[in-house]
Amino acid sequence: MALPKTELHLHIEGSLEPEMMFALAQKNGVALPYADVDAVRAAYQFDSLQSFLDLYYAGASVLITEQDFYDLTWAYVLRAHADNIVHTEIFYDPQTHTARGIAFAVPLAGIRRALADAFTQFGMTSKLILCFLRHLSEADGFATLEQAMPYLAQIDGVGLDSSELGHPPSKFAALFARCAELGLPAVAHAGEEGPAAYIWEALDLLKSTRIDHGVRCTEDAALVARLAADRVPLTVCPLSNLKLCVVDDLAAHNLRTLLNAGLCAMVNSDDPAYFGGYLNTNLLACRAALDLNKAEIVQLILNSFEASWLSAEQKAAWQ
Ligand code: ES4
Ligand code: ZN
Repeated sequence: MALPKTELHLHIEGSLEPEMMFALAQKNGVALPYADVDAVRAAYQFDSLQSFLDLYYAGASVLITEQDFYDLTWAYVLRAHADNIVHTEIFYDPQTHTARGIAFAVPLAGIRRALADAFTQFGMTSKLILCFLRHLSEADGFATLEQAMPYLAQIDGVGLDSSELGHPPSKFAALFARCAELGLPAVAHAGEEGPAAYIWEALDLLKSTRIDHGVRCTEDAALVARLAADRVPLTVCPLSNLKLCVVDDLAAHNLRTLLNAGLCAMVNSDDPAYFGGYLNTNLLACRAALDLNKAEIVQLILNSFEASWLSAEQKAAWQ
């Protein structure tokens, strides 16, 4: 897994390792409902997306200062560099922080400073995607966009994450239309726990340029044909799917089916601190469970570059 690669589906708050969670809790005087790091790891047993999100939002409460967000992001950069990720497009959830009284500018500045250092030290390029929380209202999303307005030069696109079922993309059609007017490209989580219909909505109503997860697309042949025809990328997260019981067994994952259907699918780590591994661990687990051959691994990595927001020149430089 030494090949240069990109990562396109990574929630920076989901890279918060228990050790850092504890250290920041202590420094910031935030109470955690766990005795120690081992107790946190032992709690990472999920039966659904929601059971994970409850812990993920609780964990994020230890992040207070700009330096905390820097340290979080820098720790991810080091792990990404170790996996030979040369370009990463990361999500962050500003509403998780502004809802706790953290100023909008604080997470953005810390994350951006670490990404700038990643470029200086390793030549690692990056994009930053502001994700709206779909369990909150569209009005809350519009208020967040308003807060983002002075900083749009630092935001490369918008996404949609959090609790999927009951919160279809259509709920955010007006918000994403406004983002498009502002020149912000969109992505959206769809077809993780939600049905194929949510993927259609993400494409047609949100103008999503990629689908995050999207694994339930195989329930709708017409949708697979659309995704293949338009080369709409699917940012698949296999260990996430396993941990959140989207699949019972990695050997039953439809990753190869997606590739064989001609889809631009690739592997990502999603929330690596919670799901048992960073990008190379995901690729190795898939190779073992699905018996992927070298050509299939290379295809996944080529797809990660194709699906990225790197310029044509940057992509060509990595071929
Ligand atoms: C997430 Cl795995 C997943 N799905 C939806 N929203 C998320 N936020 C962080 N991880
Ligand atoms: Zn995700």
